[in-house]
Amino acid sequence: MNIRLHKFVVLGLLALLLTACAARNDDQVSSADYRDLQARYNLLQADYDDVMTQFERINTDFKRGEFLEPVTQKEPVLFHIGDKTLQIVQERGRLSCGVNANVPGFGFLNPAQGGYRGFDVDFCRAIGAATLGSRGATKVDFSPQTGRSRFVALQAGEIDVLIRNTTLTLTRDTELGLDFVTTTFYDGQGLLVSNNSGVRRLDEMEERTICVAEGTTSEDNVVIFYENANISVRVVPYADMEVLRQDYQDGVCDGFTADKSALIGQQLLLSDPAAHRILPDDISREPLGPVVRHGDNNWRDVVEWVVQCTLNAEYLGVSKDNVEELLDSEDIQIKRLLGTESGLGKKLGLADDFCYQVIRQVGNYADIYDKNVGIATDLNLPRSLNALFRDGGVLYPMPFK
Ligand SMILES: N[C@@H](CCC(=O)N[C@@H](CS)C(=O)NCC(=O)O)C(=O)O
Repeated sequence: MNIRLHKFVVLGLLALLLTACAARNDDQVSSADYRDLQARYNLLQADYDDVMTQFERINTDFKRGEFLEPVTQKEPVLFHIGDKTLQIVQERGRLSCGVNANVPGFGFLNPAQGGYRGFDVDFCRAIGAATLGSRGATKVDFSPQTGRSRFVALQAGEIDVLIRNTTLTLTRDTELGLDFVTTTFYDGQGLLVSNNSGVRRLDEMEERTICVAEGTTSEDNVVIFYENANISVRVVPYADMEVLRQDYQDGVCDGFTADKSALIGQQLLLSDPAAHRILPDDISREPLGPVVRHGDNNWRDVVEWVVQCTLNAEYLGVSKDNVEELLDSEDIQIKRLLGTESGLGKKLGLADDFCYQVIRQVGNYADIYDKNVGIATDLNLPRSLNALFRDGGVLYPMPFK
């Protein structure tokens, strides 16, 4: 027998043996096991069918370009991710944060200035610093999200946290399988008009066109506001912020409505910002803050206490500038804040100095506010509602103990 023939015979025998073994294994599955497997298969198949139905619905809407209705999904989205985001972030060594790329002061991408900047962006960096240690603020991957894409990106686990001028509403909190953390910026919806439109009040928009970003609370609010006021307006939603801004500038839209904080940035991007004004009244309340997946309670706590860290730091007078000196402080509240006393960090699964890292690398709430949107910036936003309660605002730091 030559070598090649020999090989075939050996392979043939091996195949026979394997078939026999497989048959014997099959025979060994008891009918109870088989029924169990069949039941598990059916459950998985049902889950799969559910996901496919949701996917097909979203896909059909997407192809039709129909995004006007509804901002949120009708049925609750369920998650099986569990309490793992912190572990995933720490093992990966990087945080993935969903942000805005088009709103100056809050989330804005300017490659010439070295990437993403803004108030929301700094809260992403703060979470990076708290979870990833001494250079954590630099270990953040920013994922630009539109009004439409943001919730799906978070649901799908593409991002670990969403910090993109996102308003907390009851419907979003319950229907999307997401959780909203403490509000970082109390806002309201406004209307931008040109000075020469003659419009000075919200109710002077009869028969005019108002443009708005799709997939936002602003879209819904403006329709309801004018319906309630019995004023007929044409509301036009846009998927692309730059196209919206250009159309507003070209006079296609008589008004541009959005959160006031975002609107100021959009005004600054116009060719002649001074030729436009934001009307003084508010269309709605817009509490903006970080969002995480529902069901990951530990991660929710982490994000919550990072925000609380920045608020407590401002309250106690601990800032980016003096945090190193205050490491020696004998004040028990400062010791708890900076982790030089007790194990508060450990309770969250973090290092005890997590808040020190946030303040050292990013800053306290006032540092973050002043640098990005405060009165020394182009946005020039006074603290007003976003001042600490003792200064007349509504920010109330929760006890860090
Ligand atoms: N806070 C509102 C509005 C958020 C929003 O998307 N605002 C627009 C208004 S300027 C925006 O950020 N657009 C930027 C973009 O879509 O790139 C919400 O959560 O729905």
